Amino acid sequence: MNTNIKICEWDGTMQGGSTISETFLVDATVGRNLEFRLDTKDYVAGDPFLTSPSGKNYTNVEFTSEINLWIIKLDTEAEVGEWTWTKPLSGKSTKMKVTVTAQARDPMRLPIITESWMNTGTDFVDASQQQVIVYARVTQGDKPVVGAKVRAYVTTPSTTAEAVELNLLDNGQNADVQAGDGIYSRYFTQFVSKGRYAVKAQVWDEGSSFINNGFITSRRILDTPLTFSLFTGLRDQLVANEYCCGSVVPFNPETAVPTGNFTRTAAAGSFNVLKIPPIGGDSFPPSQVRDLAIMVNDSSHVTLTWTAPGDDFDSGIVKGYEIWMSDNISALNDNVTENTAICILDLPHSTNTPEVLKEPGEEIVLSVKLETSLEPNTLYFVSLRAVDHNKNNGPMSRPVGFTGEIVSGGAGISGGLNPWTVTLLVLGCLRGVL
Ligand SMILES: [Ca+2]
Ligand SMILES: [Ca+2]
Repeated sequence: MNTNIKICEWDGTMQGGSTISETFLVDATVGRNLEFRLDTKDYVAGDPFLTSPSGKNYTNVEFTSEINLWIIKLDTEAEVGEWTWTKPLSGKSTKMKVTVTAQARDPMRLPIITESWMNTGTDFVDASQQQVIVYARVTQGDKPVVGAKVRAYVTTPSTTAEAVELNLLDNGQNADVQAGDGIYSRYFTQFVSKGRYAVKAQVWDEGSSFINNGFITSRRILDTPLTFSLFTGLRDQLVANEYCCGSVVPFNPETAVPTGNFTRTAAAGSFNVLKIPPIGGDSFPPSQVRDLAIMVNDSSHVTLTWTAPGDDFDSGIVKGYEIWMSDNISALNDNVTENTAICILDLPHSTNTPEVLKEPGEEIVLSVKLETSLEPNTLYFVSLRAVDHNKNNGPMSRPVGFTGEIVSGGAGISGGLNPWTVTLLVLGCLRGVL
């Protein structure tokens, strides 16, 4: 409980002859032993001071002249709210770095913490061969904080370029393995040269962050009668599949608690890139779509939904999609052809279909008219892949099974869904096991 939690990190180059004021947030979970540190490359006259949310100034500065380091330590618990730090700048311009840390306010209440890392560790990276993923975990104890804003800043070897900003997502798509687990993820693809890349993450709340206190697996799927003899053999597979319908940590709104305003920052360290993909080329294909779902509107109309990947894994808008259907699941692999499957939306047509060309992470809803009507008592499969502007194909999604037959009597997932939909929801959930 005496761990120092970094609640603010700021750096920039300041002009002399002015005063700088910036704010930072102290939330209800932290506040003991708050410490403010300000480093400068060159000495800039004038001591910094802190102003609390209620207006009290803290001016008790320790200054170490050999290394141009100012420290302000609070000997009382820090007020909750927005604080200001102020520093007069007389003299020349200089680089400055500010960090603010504090410890848990209540030793019995776990604070929100953040850590950040890369899948590469801090090793050497051949970026022409190896994918680089940036992660940040936001938790209170072992409970995930969901809905937070998480942004990674990747400083490239270029000394003049701004840091590359990546919004990390906890949506279970693309680089993110599981939705709602409090681990936010994103591919990094913007390599500019060989050299060292440094990564840090900032986390904050925009009114939508919750601590998820509940981990009860949804049993909705198991309560659903599987009325088709054709599918009853799949029940055991459904049971074995702990999280239905993709890898999602269930969110329980009854026990979830809003975090309130907070900020955190965490350094992920750096990695050294030995080789980069060709500049100006496009070596990165789109990511695999992991959440394809299908609903049948009638025997010749279906509606597909999925989350958009990006042109380069999860960045940029793809050129389009190929959507394939077959009654033979094994036909829907990366070598799919029209000999064994039906292309229900091809690339040229999808590029003229604006509803499928969305930013990575956005949901796509596409209604398709089938050339041939669905046959009753037949199990079909559908799969899709994204194609980028350099004709790189993403991997085919796992096939989703569905049938055109009406379920008699309904199945009770939701009273608002028609029987066609019920059948397809059940089968659509099989994507993780097929
Ligand atoms: Ca996640
Ligand atoms: Ca690409």
